Amino acid sequence: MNESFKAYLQQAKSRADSALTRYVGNFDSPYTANNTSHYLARLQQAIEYSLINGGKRIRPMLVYAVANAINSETSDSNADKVACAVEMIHAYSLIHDDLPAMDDDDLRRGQPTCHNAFDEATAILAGDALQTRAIELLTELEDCPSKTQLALIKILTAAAGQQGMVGGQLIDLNAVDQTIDLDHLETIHRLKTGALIRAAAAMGATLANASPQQLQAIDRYAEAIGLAFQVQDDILDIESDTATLGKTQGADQALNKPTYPALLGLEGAKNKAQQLHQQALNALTELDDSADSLRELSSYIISRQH
Ligand code: GRG
Repeated sequence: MNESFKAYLQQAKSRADSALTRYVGNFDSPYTANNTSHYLARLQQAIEYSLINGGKRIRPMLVYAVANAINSETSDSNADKVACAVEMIHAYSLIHDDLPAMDDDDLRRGQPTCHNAFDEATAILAGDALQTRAIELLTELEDCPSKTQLALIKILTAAAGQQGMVGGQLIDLNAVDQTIDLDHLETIHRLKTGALIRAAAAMGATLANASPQQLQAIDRYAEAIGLAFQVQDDILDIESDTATLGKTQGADQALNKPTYPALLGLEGAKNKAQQLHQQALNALTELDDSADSLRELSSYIISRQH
């Protein structure tokens, strides 16, 4: 990774971290009786524990980089809100994914998972609250036509819901201990991980008033990096270690989950990641050098170590 992209990544992560702290919401409510506010304070703690705790912030970065590639004049504060909305959905999905009824994981971002640090009910509710806060945030954009706001809400909810991430999670849970083919595996990942990554890119482009052609190019790019992200995740599950990953290494194998290396072999999976990176670059040929951070991001996704 070149030094200037390293600095760019760091800057985008700090920007997303401070926006998340600003927009996380709080537990003050006109309906709260004084003797109940400590319950809500605990929920708030669980939300902050899971949201503001060192994620890589790839999805916010994608919102920023796409918005900037399309129109460098895009409002920073609206881009921050869009980026936070996507990251809140991502944080909720990780909390719920780690629950005993799902992957039953103990470690996330190097810390006990939310249900271990708090309790299962609090973790479920923290995920629920993050999900609704994400949508609320999209109603708070400034100087943004309501048509655009509605389009953003539609993109995010469609990607996160039944026809996207939730559907993918369900198919994934049912794939444990099953022999599945590559098409089946790609369906899982297109929905479970890819849909939200595509939504992040489409939302950045929509906020920046992209033309239909630009939207299409960005979508083809995001589709490729979304799958590449998952291929690399599967490779890391084999090649990395728990300390570097911040989550349990070998968890996929332990759960007997189908993965790219299991279907293609480790070398085959690495070739697949390279092909997807090339597809992502090809999708951007019509965009000038203001899309260079997107090109670098694609390369980072297939070389990341955690
Ligand atoms: C519970 C509805 C519901 C959905 C869960 C996203 C997801 C669906 C499950 C996560 C399972 C998982 C670990 C998938 C691998 C790809 C992935 C999303 C990894 C985590 O994303 P990163 O690497 O995480 O961007 P950080 O911690 O950097 O934010």
